[in-house]
Amino acid sequence: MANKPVKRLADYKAPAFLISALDLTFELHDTQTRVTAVSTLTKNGTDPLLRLDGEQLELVSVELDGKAVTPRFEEGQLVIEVAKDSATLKIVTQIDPTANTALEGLYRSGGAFCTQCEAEGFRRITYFLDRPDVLAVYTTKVIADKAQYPQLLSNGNLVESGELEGGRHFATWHDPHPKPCYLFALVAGDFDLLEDSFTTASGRDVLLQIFVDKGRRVQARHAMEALKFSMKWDEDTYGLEYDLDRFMIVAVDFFNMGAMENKGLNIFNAKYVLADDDTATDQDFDNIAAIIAHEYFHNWTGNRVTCRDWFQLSLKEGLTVFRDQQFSSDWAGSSATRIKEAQVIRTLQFAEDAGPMSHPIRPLEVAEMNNFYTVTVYNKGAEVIRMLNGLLGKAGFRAGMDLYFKRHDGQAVTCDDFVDAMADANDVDLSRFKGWYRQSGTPVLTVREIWENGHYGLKLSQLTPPTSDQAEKGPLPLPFAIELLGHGKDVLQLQDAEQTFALGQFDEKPILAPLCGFSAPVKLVFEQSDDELAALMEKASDGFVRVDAAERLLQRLVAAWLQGQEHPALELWLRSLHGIATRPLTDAFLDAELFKVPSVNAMQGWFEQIDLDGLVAARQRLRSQVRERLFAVLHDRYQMVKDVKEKGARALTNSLLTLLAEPLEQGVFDRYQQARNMTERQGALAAAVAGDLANSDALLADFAERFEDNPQVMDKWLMLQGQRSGALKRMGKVMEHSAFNWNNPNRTRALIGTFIATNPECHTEAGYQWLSEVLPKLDAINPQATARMVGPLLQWRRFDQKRRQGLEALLKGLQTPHTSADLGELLGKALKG
Ligand code: B3K
Ligand code: ZN
Repeated sequence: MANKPVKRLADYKAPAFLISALDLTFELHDTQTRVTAVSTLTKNGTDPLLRLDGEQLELVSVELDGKAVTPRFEEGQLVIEVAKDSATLKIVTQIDPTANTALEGLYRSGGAFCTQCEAEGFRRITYFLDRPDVLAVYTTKVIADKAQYPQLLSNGNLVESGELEGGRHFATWHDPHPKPCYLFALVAGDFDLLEDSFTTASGRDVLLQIFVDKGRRVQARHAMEALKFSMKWDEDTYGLEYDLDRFMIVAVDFFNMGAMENKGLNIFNAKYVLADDDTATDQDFDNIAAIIAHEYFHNWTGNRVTCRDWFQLSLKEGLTVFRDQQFSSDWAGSSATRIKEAQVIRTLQFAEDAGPMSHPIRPLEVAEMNNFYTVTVYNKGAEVIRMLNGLLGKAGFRAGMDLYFKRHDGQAVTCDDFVDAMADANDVDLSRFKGWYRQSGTPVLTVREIWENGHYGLKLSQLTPPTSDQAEKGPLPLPFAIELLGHGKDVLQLQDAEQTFALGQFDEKPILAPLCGFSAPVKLVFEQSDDELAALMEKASDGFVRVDAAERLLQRLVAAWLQGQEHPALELWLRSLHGIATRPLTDAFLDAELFKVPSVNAMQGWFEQIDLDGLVAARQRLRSQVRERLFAVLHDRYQMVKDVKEKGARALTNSLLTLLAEPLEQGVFDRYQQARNMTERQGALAAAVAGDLANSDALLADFAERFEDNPQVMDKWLMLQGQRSGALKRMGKVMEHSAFNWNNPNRTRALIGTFIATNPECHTEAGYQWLSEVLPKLDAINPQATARMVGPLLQWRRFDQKRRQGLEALLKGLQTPHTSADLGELLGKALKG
């Protein structure tokens, strides 16, 4: 295996040199691109040795102050001795963008050149101090064939462009804002362009440009609206204005992540730009707005103030996810928005923390940085910021943000700097709160009620069990938001391991709605009665509490079923659903969530050991109970909402159709055929697949025929192929379909990633055998994409003995001399001990 050495936060040292300016020249050729990098260096201490990072580069020449030098290589770094305090270094390298299937550094996507440098991709372009605390002013000249690549883009403002000999042309860009190299970007291609403009609060006119594949300009309109809304939102909410003459977004089909916030030139996965009613679902529209906002917001939280080192990633990611969540609730917010955010934490993040990849939101050690773009750093990081926001209040949080920018604009800083700004602006002590940055794992919050002589109170205690990375844990300050049904709301601030709160005098014991709005990323242990849970499910005013109450009832029921027993929770759950389905409709988004049977993945989170067959059977049984007992009322509600042209109604219709797929077989078929938009069509198709209906083959075939030319839509088809029952035996055929492409991570994630993450057939002997062939092939093409999909397999110790053995053998088999550093780090952790 290609092992990377582990780096530790504790070993941070300031760089030995600073680079104030970097002049880059790219002579673009498909397989032989030449990069000339001229750096203005100064010593940052006394060490004369300049050590530059570089990977997969062909070194052509090195000159220091105009004189050729012969550098030496040490541990993969290029080492140059610099005697003087400052110097000019010129390095020429050659790279092959066409052979670059890892999609890091400079590569080709379709017919275009593009880059991805975060976290450590710039070292695949030239030898450099590839670390976020080296900030330089970039000037970039791009040279390419004019016919093939009419548009030449880089960061900042365009300063010059012109013709060259041999049908070539050039463009020179200058970015006045010093930035780390991970924010560098270059694009060359032949795109359709959607333009607009935005005038900032202080009157600066900004040109907005979105570059997309030919013929798809109109599909960028939604992204453009979202961009303008984001720019205004950040001015109104945080007083933050854009700072260059233009803001560009390029949509490419080959991309490892969602998008990238390069200064002035965001590069996006086309999936998060292109949309219209026929090809994108309501959820797609919302995701696009959220990601456009996220990347735009990085201009301040990430670019103007960046990270000192990669351990601080949550400084920009947790904060920016929190900001995009706030934006989303203003832009398209519904009661389901927060419920979905909580679901991400409770299914994916809690699982990550319970497995071999457990790490604090500020990790302590990292081998392959790309493995740490995790739900912990991003989403738990955002929950930590949300708690801070709650603690300080809106005005206090804003004051903290203002101080953070005042102190640190133009700097590379740490998470401590951020929390200190929040503390100083509000004159509060947040030293204990910083524990959230240091400690991994999920606090278990135990709630005990006190009910004596008409006095009601709560005894709260917290305990974080040890995780794979950290044995010792302590209590963390956490907000516990509650509602006493019919008596109002409150937020209890738990500071210690155990605390008692008196809540007043009542005639009858009140019903407690715990953890309103998912006020802290904790697991709740609360022996509340089944009847109270049913009451919460129907009546609590907080949407999260209602969905959570349903889950807590189902958890009791499924636990009993797994033991071969029955449980009264079944009747209560059905009765509450009946109540919800027959009352006047007030919140379709919320009902859409309540009428979903939790996924097997969500159920896995309820138990330490995973009885996969038991959970699959339990889920089927829940679905059939709902169908048998509630068909009439659910069908009435379905009839009532199915033709309403409104987003909430569409969400509810899709949930009901999924529940009733089997008895409504013809209805599913008709709904698919008569669909007026992708939300309806995809909803019907998904219902057919979920119910494993006889007509699902015909519908899938129809879908593939209708949309074969649209890769983003075909990803939906690939996902359903990965999810459906009988997926494994059809894999060969699906992979031969023109929609599938081994080199495109959207395609492989849709099919293979979905299969691993959601399909119980993955956990069969044949499933493991198939993965043992597929994963090494994928790893050789794109390590990052492969590492991002194996997460569920790393949880192998939680399965039954047979699957444990099968998974262990699979994971061990993946450890070969050819395994990438990305995958290797995960396998090493999973198999340790
Ligand atoms: N900052 C990028 C992610 C880069 C991923 C590197 N493997 C996107 C984002 O979070 O906005
Ligand atoms: Zn981000």
